[in-house]
Amino acid sequence: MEVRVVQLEDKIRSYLENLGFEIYPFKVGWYNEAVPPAFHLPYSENALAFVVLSTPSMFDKAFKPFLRNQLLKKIQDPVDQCISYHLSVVRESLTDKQLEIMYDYEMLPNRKPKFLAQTAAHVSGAAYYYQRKDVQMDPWGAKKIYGVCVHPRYGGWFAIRALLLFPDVEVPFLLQNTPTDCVTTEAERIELLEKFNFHWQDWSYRDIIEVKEKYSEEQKTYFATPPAERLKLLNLLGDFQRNAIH
Ligand code: B12
Repeated sequence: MEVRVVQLEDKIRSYLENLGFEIYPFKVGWYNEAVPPAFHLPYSENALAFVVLSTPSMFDKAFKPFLRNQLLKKIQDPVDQCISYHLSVVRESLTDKQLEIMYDYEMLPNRKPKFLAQTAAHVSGAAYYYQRKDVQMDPWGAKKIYGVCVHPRYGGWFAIRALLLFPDVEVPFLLQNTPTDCVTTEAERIELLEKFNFHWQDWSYRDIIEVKEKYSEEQKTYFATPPAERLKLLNLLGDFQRNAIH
């Protein structure tokens, strides 16, 4: 990779990794080859992008300090506010470059997601995306089965938060990393997809492989709470400024 691209990547990573995020570079063309035209990212195929993941430590390293230090807006999800705050810091540190930031929850006017987070995670080598077609003898008949990404270190204990896309930074020679295929047998893949589709609330799909680190009980309680009640819960946890709820 070219020096300036390595520097760009190092700069973004050195800020985000201390906060519990990981970034993985990819070329827009790799993503566009995997999806039909309706989902194409409308940029040059050689344009550089990064997929941004939150790992289990994001909750302690970024989210709790954010709650203590920033004023929360009532209308937007607190974790989303924390992530967009930190990505805006990244943007401000790179004012010489055009940068598109896309969040996992953003939709286009046609109600399709702005980007398919799991496909981006797979093509960047971050986390293998297991889909129904990765199972040979599929037992599900006419049921709709959603696919799921598994991270080699965190299993399912992570989230795909955003894309950072640099329309003017072209990386024709970027080398592609294949994601680690960590759920290799047919039986395990079936178990994974069943758990993700029919039992996702019990968290079990996230433990399909042995993991290095997972969400704490506190973090699980937070994410298991319906979004509308999360602010109240945070008050109970005492993690945020008294004036922040106003
Ligand atoms: C809409 C949505 C939902 C909807 C519909 C799900 C769906 N997959 O369609 C609902 C509400 C059901 C849902 C539920 C959940 N979701 Co959801 N959801 C999304 C969201 C916003 C968009 C997904 C989407 O619309 N996909 C469209 C379909 C058509 O895409 P697709 O099935 O992948 O098909 C494409 C690929 O197959 C690709 N393709 C074709 N061939 C090939 C070949 C290769 C090699 C590759 C890589 C790709 C590829 O082309 C297809 C498009 O034509 C994503 C975030 C995002 N921006 O992507 C999160 C996301 C998928 N959800 C996620 C999660 C965790 C959940 C829940 C567990 C709830 C939760 N948040 O805790 C549940 C679990 C599912 C269930 N049992 O209900 C995570 C998954 C993380 C992971 N490890 O994979 C995501 C990525 C959010 C995140 N921030 O991390 N979700």
